[in-house]
Amino acid sequence: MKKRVAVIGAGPSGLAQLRAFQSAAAKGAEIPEVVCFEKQENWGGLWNYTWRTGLDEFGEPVHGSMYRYLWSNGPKEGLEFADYSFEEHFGKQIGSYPPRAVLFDYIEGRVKKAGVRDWIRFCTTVRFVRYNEQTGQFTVTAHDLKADRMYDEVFDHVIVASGHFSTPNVPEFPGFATFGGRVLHAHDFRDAMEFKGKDILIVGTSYSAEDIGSQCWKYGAKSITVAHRTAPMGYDWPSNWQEVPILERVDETTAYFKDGTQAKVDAIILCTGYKHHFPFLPDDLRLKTRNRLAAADLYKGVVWVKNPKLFYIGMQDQWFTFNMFDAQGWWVRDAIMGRITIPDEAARAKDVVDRVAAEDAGKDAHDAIHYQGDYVKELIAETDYPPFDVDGACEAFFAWKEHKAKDIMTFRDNAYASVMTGTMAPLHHTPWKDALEDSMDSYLRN
Ligand code: FAD
Ligand code: NA7
Repeated sequence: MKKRVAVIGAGPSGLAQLRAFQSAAAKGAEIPEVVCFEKQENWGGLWNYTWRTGLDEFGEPVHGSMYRYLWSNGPKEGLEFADYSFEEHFGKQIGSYPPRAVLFDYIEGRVKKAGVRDWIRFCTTVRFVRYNEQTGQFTVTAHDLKADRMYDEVFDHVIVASGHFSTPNVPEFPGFATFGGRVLHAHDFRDAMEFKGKDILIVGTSYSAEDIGSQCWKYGAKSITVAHRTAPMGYDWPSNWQEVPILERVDETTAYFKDGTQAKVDAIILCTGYKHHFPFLPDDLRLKTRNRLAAADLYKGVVWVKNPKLFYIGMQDQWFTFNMFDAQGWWVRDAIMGRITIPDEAARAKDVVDRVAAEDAGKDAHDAIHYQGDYVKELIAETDYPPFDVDGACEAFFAWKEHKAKDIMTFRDNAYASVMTGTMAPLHHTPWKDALEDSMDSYLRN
């Protein structure tokens, strides 16, 4: 009997896993039967943009957190697939910070070529997973949303690739219930045009705060105030942008901050991060971790320490994304196919302790980027994923950080060389701040 493997989610992580198995099959290996469950109607995960917020047409929580005018927040040279370059996909080299639709097209291109769409059951939510100690197998309870039918299936392995930037972390501040404007989380932000001419308050200082604020600025918000809990972002912001200490309370029209200052605001956008949330997993299988590079309880960042038949992909905080998910997917494939041996529980647990300590020993973002780059190298070295210049990709991240520090509103006007093909990206034809029309057609006109 062939082994059966369940993959939960067909975002970049789940698709990396499918491509990993397909590439082994293409080289003549006998692979397990792979079934991927995806609750959305299409693949691409967060990159499968939806206008919907709240609940979807089936009453399921909307997965999407991406917004209409999102452009890559890091250089594409850091995320390129080693087995499928941007040049292979687009037939030419393209700019370094592609808009969402362009990256979706790229992600889709590789899996279309691999021919793995038939492995995916779309509009199918995984409701629950149980492990049976006697049989050593998992029972997956799935809900076919279109047919409105629930069913159980048995698998030898489960790979959780359901993402962790979808369930919002939503703090409450005094006065929210009686504030006269809109209060929303970044997860529900879609179109910056909604805030044209408005005074907006953003809470949080990480990627969502920086980028949603920048979007609102680009599309004509009147003013942007960003409240920090720990430290301000500290960029040289435009004149209608200010950073203030944490919010203490709001009344109907005004926000009051810890330093005694206040600002009249029309809307409050909570860019306060996301939760690792797995409502379909019981206590003994459920990952509980902070959003960090060395995630809790995962040997090699992917194997559930307490049960090595269960894997998680993409659960780390991310500098590297698509090619790190590939490194993980290839490694997990080889563990499942018996090409890699997983050690006993004590060794698995020690590996996690060591990874946490190594991350904690880093001083700054530079060290963190190297830390994750080294992790990618470590996994790749143990599989047949095409080796690539990971240090070169780290260099692209360092240049990106420098460009951001120089001018936060022009960093996307830079270009870098691909570490896969060596080709330099062209400069985009229009500065990011002026490129209000950001369709794929428009972006590719270079
Ligand atoms: P996801 O993309 O979240 O995909 C998970 C999939 O699992 C989804 O399709 C979901 O429908 C499915 N799923 C979830 N639960 C179930 C269930 N119970 N049953 C069945 N299916 C389920 N990364 C970059 O590299 N560059 C960027 O510019 C960038 N911008 C970002 C902007 C935003 C606003 C956010 C939130 C993230 C951004 N990221 C970016 C990071 C992003 O996490 C990765 O690019 C990538 O999408 C992660 O892939 P994933 O497959 O792990 O998760
Ligand atoms: P992050 O990177 O997890 O950041 C969360 C931010 O929210 C961070 O600045 C936190 O501040 C802040 N936060 C969290 N809780 C609170 C409360 N209670 N009060 C004030 N501030 C708070 O999430 P992002 O959404 O920015 O980024 C996630 C992904 O989306 C990322 O990978 C991008 O690619 C896009 P702290 O510094 O802890 O004080």
